[in-house]
Amino acid sequence: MNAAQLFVKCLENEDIEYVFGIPGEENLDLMDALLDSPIEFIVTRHEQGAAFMADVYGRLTGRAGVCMATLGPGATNLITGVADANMDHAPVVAIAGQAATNRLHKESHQVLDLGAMFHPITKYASRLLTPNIIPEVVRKAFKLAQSDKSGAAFIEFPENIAKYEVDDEPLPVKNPHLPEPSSDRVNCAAELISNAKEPLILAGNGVIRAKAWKQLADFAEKLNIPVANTFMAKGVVPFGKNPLALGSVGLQARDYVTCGFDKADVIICVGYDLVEYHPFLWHPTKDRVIVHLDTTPAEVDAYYPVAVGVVGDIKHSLVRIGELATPHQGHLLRPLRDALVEEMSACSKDESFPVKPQKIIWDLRTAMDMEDIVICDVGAHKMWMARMFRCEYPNTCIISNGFASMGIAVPGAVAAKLAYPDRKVVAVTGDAGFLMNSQEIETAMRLGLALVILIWNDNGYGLIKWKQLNQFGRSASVDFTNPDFIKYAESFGAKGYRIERVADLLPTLKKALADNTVSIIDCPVDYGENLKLTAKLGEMVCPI
Ligand SMILES: Cc1ncc(C[n+]2csc(CCOP(=O)(O)OP(=O)(O)O)c2C)c(N)n1
Ligand SMILES: [Mg+2]
Repeated sequence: MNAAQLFVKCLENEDIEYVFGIPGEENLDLMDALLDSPIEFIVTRHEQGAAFMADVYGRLTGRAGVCMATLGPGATNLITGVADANMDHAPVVAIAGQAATNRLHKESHQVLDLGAMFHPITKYASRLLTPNIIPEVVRKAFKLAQSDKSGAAFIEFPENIAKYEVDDEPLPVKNPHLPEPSSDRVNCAAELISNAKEPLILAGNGVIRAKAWKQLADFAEKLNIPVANTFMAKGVVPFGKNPLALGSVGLQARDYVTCGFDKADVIICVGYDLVEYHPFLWHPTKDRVIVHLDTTPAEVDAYYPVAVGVVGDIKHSLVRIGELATPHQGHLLRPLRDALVEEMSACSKDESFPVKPQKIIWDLRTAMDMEDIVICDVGAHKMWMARMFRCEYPNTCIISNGFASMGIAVPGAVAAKLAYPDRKVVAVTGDAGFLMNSQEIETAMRLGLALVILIWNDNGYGLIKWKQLNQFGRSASVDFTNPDFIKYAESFGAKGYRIERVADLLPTLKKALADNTVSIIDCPVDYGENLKLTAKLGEMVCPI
């Protein structure tokens, strides 16, 4: 067995189904070894696409997504997707080929110090300088990538090392169990919560990573405490079914839910990653009691002064505090939810064209089943989706809100369909983000995957225009023209639909969801609504 074959054995030992990537001259042995493995290599059309696929696969399954590239330019192309995974706490292991060890010390064709490049965007970056360490390095990469707070790991594999003869075995897979929280912290948190006048829960993506949504809902219901969630925690409490759900927080402007933060005296943050939404924005006064429930101690932030930190298994913390704390008698925040619900349905019958964001979301929600999955790109459309797309289950609306990179939606949808072949998958994307990774339509077509890509077409960088108009009253360098998306779709052998009247949208979505192929819907959007929303929320008088 050579070292490349041992490496593949180690991947099999980690139960890997897919490796996303592009072959190159410096990973030939790995590619050859993969031919004899049940692991499927998914050839992509850009390494960034491969990294985003691994990112979304990792987020959806909780098991590391794996991406692979060659040295130099292949590896640098992985960087955005790997950084996205790391900042969003998605488990990913990235692998890159490298030149032989006899030319790493000098100027040499395509050689970069990849360890140094990946170090700041991973939890662990290691170079295989000798074949005997392969079992340790692979195990450590997966262990770190998958344990909370999960993230990315990087392995660099020099081509001459891949050829060495070895006689080794993968290490047994043992992932760490989180400790139970200590009882004095639990008691202290329960007391603060019992004595609160107006407590509020802020649930983050850590609840989903810990698969603790049931315990969260039980905790909230038993104690009668309303729940706001971050963008990445959408669906953590079922919005439609649970009247305690206040919706998503994260729009930079004030929103109904921020009135709840103003009123709350005790804020219980559960699995909340500060990277998603700066505490400054929801806690500018720095004077509320913060109870921190997480797998790791709290980040230091002047606006996040923790009164008690309960560190350990989140499920356990929720159950134990829930048992000890005294339930509250109703809460004042219901009108915040009612105001949002009213806004969600206000445009359900809107007939204007281009289509209003609220109406696109209404029709999309109507066309999709609750278990189906949306992968959202980054832009104005993401803000609308985060705020208004109702989710009943976690991981049914994937939003990148840590690194928040454009270009995730199309490759992310490919990964989602591979992970959940029985569910419908929709990529919701702006016209700019779409063209950043639209080459992966070819990957989807080649794999025979059925996906819907819904493009919100405003011929521009809508989110940036929104911010410019707000701040300066004029815009700069945000307008562009688009190719004919229908012909573009057809050139891949995919289907293309153009929305020309608002009444076409719902039937087209239904038709596209039933198509057994990739379908692209070009939907003109009326971003005049962006400024109206900012103005409305700016003038908002709190409904409580
Ligand atoms: C890779 C990357 N480049 C730039 C940005 C900054 N950025 C955020 S949103 C945005 C505009 C997105 O335009 P589009 O995809 O058309 O979506 P829209 O805002 O129009 O809905 C830009 C440039 C980013 N987040 N990621
Ligand atoms: Mg746009």
